[in-house]
Amino acid sequence: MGYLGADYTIKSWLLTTDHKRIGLLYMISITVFFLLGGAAATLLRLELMTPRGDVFGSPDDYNRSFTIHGVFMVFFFLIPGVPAVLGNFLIPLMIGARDLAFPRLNLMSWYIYMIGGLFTLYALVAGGVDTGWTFYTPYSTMFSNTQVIAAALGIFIVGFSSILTALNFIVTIHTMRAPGMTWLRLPLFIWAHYATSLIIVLGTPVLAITIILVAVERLFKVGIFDPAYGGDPLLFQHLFWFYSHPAVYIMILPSFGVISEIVTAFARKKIFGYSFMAGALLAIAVLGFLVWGHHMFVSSQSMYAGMIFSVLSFLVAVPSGIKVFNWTATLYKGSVSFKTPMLYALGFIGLFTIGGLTGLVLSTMATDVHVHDTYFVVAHFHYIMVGGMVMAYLGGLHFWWPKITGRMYSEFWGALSALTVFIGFNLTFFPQFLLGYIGMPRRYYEYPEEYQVLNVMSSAGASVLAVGYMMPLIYLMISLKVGKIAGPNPWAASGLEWETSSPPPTHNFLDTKIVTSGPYDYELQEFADMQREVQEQGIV
Ligand code: HEM
Ligand SMILES: [Cu+2]
Repeated sequence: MGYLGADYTIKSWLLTTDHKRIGLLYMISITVFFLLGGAAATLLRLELMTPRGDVFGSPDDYNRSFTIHGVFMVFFFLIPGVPAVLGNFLIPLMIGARDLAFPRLNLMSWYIYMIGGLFTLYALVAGGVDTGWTFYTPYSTMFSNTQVIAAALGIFIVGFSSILTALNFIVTIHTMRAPGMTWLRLPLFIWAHYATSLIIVLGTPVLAITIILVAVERLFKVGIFDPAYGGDPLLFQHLFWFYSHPAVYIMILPSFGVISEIVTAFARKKIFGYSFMAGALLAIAVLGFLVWGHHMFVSSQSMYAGMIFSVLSFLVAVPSGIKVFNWTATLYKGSVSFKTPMLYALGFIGLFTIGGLTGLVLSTMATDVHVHDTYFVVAHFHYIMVGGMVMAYLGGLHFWWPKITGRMYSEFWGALSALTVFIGFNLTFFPQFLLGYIGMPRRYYEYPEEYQVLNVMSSAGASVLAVGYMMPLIYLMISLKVGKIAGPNPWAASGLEWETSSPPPTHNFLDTKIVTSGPYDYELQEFADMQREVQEQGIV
């Protein structure tokens, strides 16, 4: 019997230690935060349709809205997204384990996430926060009279959920692999989560300490960041970005894992350059810690420091480039099928590339001075985070949906949603590159008239994007009732997760898996046979 049918009571869900059920608890929670963050974004785009401030009562309300948008999206959706949902569900399955190493700790992590979320929601209803998700001092510690402490406490708490989940993943990957599952036979999805977990464990405590310092300065007026009290405001930016630059890799590395799985499965080819792909993930994890100063080129940081941060930032482009080249090389001469997960993955590769290349524009000091704090930056990070992480999350959700639920979704609606999201996304965010380039600063709620055309395009795109995101919400739910029965392996894909029933039984496998070869052996005859079989059964 599958894990879904093991027990139907609410209590059995709220007290579950099954990593698959916990993954689903996270799926529901991050979706709620995504919708709340999306509602705030809708208000922002409505305001920006006209040069005058007309939707929000005051600029302060606009500030509150982009702050809550950023806080919900970054800390409650992007960072936990792929690892807490797909990682939780798949890591034990992929390495042939019965669960994570610490199942109860896993459940506790979800509760910690929810408590952090409640504090942040409280900050929202008790008047909001207006500092931006970056909480720059001394504004956040001395001047803002909004709910800084409640929001910061929520973020502090949710950080522990990340840390505990990451520790759980690291220990699981080290100690619970099936016999024969050597390090170089691990699926890249596992490598990606391993690299991400290292960043989380090393970086998140720095954020926690920074938040404590902000609280101490705000509550007790101790001079840490405020020069008026003998503090140093740049210290805050250093501490903040020391975590928050690595955090962008926390958001994107798990997605790299998802894309690697999808690309091989739908190109029916071994991944090109497996060891380089795994090595690139680790290299990004390490280099990601050395580049935080590229957020501070215009902060009065020394020019020589800036030059070093600039060069180091270029270095990160090398492993990132390796990933894109190797996905492309995997597609080359593959027998590619354009199912929904693959459409999302292709979208990811293109959009991530644009996001990455514009990152180089920003890490070049001379050009950054021109576009810093403009819409160019907003466009850049949305290409990485929405074009990257959200596309990969949706691609992965479709790819493993049959495994998670035992049902197939409608391929027609799937493809249509992928297309709508891709078009809506580009219409929303490409004009913002142009807006930034011609000088529109971010975080302003009024603007000169010459910026209006591009802003209207962006807002129009946002409504297309919203439709694209709502579609999966509907047809995936419908598939639970009417979807075709998927069977264990509807994509004829390689990997241990496909060797058990869908949905998997509570302890994942009925027998002990023994691994005798590396991942992605798609050139073997058995995979061709498997594919013919699922096609004959008409499942996909
Ligand atoms: C889908 C996932 C999304 C994520 C993860 C995300 C993330 C972010 C982040 C981190 C910020 C920075 C907040 C700040 O400036 O302090 C931001 C700003 C913003 N985002 Fe998004 N965003 C998403 C979707 C959207 C959508 C769909 C829209 C448009 C409808 C949008 C419009 C904006 C706007 C207008 C800003 C504020 C720019 C400014 O005034 O500085 N975002 N977003
Ligand atoms: Cu950065």
